[in-house]
Amino acid sequence: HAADALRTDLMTLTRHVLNEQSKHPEARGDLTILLNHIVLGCKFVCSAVNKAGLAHLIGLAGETNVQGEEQKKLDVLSNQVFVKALTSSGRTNVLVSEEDEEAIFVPEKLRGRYCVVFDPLDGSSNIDCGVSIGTIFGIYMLEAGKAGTVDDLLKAGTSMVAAGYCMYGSSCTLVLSTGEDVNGFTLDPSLGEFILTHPHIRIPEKGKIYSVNEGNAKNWDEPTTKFVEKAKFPEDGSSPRSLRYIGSMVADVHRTLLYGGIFMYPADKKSPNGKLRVLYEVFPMSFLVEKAGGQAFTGKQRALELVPKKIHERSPIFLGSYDDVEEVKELYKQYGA
Ligand code: P6P
Repeated sequence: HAADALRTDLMTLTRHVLNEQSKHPEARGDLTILLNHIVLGCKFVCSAVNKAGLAHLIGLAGETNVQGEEQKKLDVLSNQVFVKALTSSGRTNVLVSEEDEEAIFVPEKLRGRYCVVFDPLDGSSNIDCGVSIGTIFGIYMLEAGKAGTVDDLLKAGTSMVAAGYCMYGSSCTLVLSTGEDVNGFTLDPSLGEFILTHPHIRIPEKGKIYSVNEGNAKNWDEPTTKFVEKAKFPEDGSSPRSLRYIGSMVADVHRTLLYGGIFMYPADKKSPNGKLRVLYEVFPMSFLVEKAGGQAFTGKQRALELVPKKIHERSPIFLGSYDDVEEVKELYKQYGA
């Protein structure tokens, strides 16, 4: 019966979001509609990313295709798809994309109550070698009566109402939290539906994996250097931790959420604010990790309490298993600047 129930009682992402909505009688269903448009964007990008390799084979990408049209780069195409999907939902107001220098203001007649920050195709430099890449998004609700300006997005990550990512890899996996727990869905291409495959994701309290670009070690600050040294040469006789670094944030964070451990993009002498962007990389991933029982720390404060001053601001980030991040916080207390 269980197997049969699973086959016949499919919990799709749409059903899951509607169930969540039903917990809030006052909800008007706007977030549900907005999320459905984001999911549509993810399905489109998933299909385009899977074809990208073929496009190279038949010489389409980056050159003119058989119709003589210039083949768009995938990150540009993905960005256009998400801007159109979010705008046409009629539920958004101000958008910030990694691909656009300026914020995007939705035309008056299509304006809604939500502001969305997103990286349409994070890690796209990895696509040519088949490494997983992804879309990352965060959702703020506009305060009542606000017109919708950039200032409505320069808020602490604690005021986000939802966040998620979609990873385009061996399968297409969407991980989402609308403020309570974190759930993972896998696209069944035969149905064109995201099916609940990772209900109620909880990150292990302590991990055995650290994830950082060791190529930057020359420029690290002392707390980071000390943490990595302890990971490799534990003083208490325990076994060293494993290093796993894919170089695609969505893939590194997804592994950290499921297996535990710590993902780090620290500040260093060359980039005092690290590399990752606050609004559409640090905040959404920190939101998810906290909702899954982990921590996210900038080296100075809880990542979600940061208030960005610019829409493309960067921040250092240490996120993952609660105890692992706690170790970093202790080292910053002991050796921090
Ligand atoms: P580095 C990809 O370019 C990205 O923005 C993130 O997805 C990833 O975590 C990071 O940069 C990798 O940066 O400097 O280690 O190559």
